[in-house]
Amino acid sequence: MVQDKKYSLFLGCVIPNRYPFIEAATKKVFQKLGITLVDMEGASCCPAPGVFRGFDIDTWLIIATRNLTIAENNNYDIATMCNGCYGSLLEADHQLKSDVEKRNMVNYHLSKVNRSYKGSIKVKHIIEILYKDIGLDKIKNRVKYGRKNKLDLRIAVHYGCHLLKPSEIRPWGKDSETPHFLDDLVEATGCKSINYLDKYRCCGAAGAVRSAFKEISLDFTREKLTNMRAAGVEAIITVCPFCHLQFDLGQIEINKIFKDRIDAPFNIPVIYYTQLLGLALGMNPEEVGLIKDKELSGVPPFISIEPFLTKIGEKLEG
Ligand code: 9S8
Ligand code: 9S8
Ligand code: COM
Repeated sequence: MVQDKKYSLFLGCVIPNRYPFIEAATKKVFQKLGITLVDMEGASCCPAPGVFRGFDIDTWLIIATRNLTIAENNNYDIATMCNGCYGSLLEADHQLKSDVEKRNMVNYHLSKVNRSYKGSIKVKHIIEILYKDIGLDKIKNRVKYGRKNKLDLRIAVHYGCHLLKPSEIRPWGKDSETPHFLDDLVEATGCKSINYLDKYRCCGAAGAVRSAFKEISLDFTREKLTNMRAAGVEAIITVCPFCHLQFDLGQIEINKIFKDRIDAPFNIPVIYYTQLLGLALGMNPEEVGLIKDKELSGVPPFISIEPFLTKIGEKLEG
């Protein structure tokens, strides 16, 4: 039987390589909420759904399943912090649970490395765990700031694609088309989720578009950023490190590549959800990886988070 209150934490590639503070903030926030995230030793790339699956479905499926077996050996369900990893692992698990032939094929290859898939665990995104398993009420009760000094920032939420689609194998039901669970989670911290045009659209990074056609990919991002800025937001909240990279490093790239097509350079702070939640739960900015960036030039985060820190500072002190 899978045990409660512990999950196997699947890291993926982008968080350990680019944004290790996302892992740190997530572990600390979950610890505070009474959940331990256990490492998955020997886990590899999920592998990225838009890239590997686009080349060879069976290779993608075998590698994804190898990762699933690590969590099965831990005997804890998987928690992922990345939409792409969520898509790969959830869809591979779904396929093997519903297709015996594929399962036999995968298990034949995994037997060469002494592994086999049993189908004994579930795959969840950390946002799903927060929203469905822990629940808004419990989170709201734990939020430290009262009405007087709540965080109260104007936020643009970005869901990203793989968290929501394909909806048949996602847990959101009718909400997959126009979801509000992430808006609710952001508002539980005291902030305000601001509507903006094409909120549910792809960030532009996905499916190797960023790697193969950088300018096209950034043009999507430019449009989203333009809409966010028009709505007067003070920060972007992400739940996927690849979306995070596209908005963070992307703003620097857009400010160069499209300098003649934008009104002014973009500089909207990009914050991962568990960093915001950590602040709301009473952690200080350093604890959730929100570090003053004077000395961080050229390393992530690429776009300055100083304006966010200044505003947060005023709220936390006020
Ligand atoms: S792993 Fe390798 S490239 Fe990545 S981060 Fe999320 S999707 Fe899965
Ligand atoms: S949106 Fe479209 S495919 Fe994705 S999930 Fe993360 S990267 Fe941004
Ligand atoms: C996006 C992952 S999070 S992928 O580019 O579609 O594989």
